[in-house]
Amino acid sequence: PHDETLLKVDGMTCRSCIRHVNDALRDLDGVQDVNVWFDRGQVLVKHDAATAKVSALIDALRDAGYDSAPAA
Ligand code: 9UX
Repeated sequence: PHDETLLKVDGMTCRSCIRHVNDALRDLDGVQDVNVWFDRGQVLVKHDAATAKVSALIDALRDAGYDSAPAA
């Protein structure tokens, strides 16, 4: 399955964060694509939610130093 999850990411305060957030997510099993929207403080992840659960995305971002939550 191809799921899309939009996360609100706190603390992306400089443009290098774009790469850090990308790096944190893109190599996880089950993640197919990562798009960081810096100006909106959001990241759109295409993933197989059975393999890469939303909670695993959030955990990976926390490990990289960013708090995140599903965007409304
Ligand atoms: Mo810039 Mo982002 O120094 O964690 S890379 S704030």
